Amino acid sequence: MTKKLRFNSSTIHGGQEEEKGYGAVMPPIYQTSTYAQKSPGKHRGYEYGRTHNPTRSALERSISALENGKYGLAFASGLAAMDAIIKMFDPNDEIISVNDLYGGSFRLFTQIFKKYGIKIHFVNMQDSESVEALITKKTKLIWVETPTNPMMNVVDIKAISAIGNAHKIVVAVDNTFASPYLQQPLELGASIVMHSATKYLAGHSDTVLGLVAVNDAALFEKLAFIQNSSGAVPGPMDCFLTLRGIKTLHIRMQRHSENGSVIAKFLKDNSKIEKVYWPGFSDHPNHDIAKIQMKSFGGMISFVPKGGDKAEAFKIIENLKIFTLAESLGGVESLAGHPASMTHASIPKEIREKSGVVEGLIRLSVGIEDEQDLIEDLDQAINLI
Ligand code: P1T
Repeated sequence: MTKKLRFNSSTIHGGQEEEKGYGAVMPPIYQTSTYAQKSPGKHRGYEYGRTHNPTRSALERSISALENGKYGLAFASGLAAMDAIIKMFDPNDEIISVNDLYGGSFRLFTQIFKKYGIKIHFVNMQDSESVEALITKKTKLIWVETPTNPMMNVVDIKAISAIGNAHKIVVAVDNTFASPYLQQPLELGASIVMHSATKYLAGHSDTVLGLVAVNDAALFEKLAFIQNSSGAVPGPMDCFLTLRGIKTLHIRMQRHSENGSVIAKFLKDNSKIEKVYWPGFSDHPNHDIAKIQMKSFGGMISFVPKGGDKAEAFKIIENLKIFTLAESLGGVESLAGHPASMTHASIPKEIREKSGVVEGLIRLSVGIEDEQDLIEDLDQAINLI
């Protein structure tokens, strides 16, 4: 397909090629580890499954189309994608990262890469000047996550990318919470966009996978070298499932955002709820930038019940009937989680609480069920406290 497609067609056709064998409309699952060669080095573009796989190639083209990038790369998980990005750098290099981020990303920085001599500075990125103040000659990467997990802070990707580009520092954006439907970081000047495709992209809570898109050929070469050398690649079945999920990304995200908006407002108006974190509220500290940067505000919401301790939070999440108490997010079904003891347990309590991840905090991933059923479910559980 040569015509540049609009987003809602790109989810279905972006980067896809005609299947030459039998005209299969869906990309086949090439369940093979190796490929026949006529003579050593004489093959049809595929040699070995870690290096390339046609189902994976179809997915890699799809993410580059969705993010308006030139190149895509698939990894075995979101953290494997992040791991490959950080492996581009050397001991004594410095990274500036947003201070409120997924617990597993924090753990990868502090418990794996720190030990290899990479220095990480965590900073509140809502103020872009505080990022600039930390830049030294050794700074090689700025790591942005927006909206942040789970506090729903929004970072100005354009402002941070301008700072990074002025200093020739790579800016990578973890776009998991937004998905390319809500925002496209490469368009805003970032050098790398990364996803836990486990979430909205695959969308059905049945796959663990990571995706990356870039525009720069040299960056792509470096990442592809690490992808093949370190080998954290997804299998063809998971690539197929992610491709299938992506085909409905636009309609799912539209409904996630509609339901998210109704539920965020329901919680805000509820007298038993202390605080609701959702960037769609006009009094959210980053609402103005969210309005410019994002198409709508998504279906991720965090809140604290009045009283605000663990007992109230546990009572609510244990009594939900339609929301499932589980890790992860971005699937068609609604999930509820307790970040302090689940997704963010690997962050020390005093650091975690500074960014707002208190014992009373509940995180919702609002699914695409009927909004009234979701509201009634939350209402009955909240009324128990
Ligand atoms: O789980 P994995 O596919 O490796 O992705 C890691 C990851 C990276 N970035 C963000 C923003 C994430 O939210 C995640 C995974 N998060 C969860 C499992 C969770 O429940 O928050």
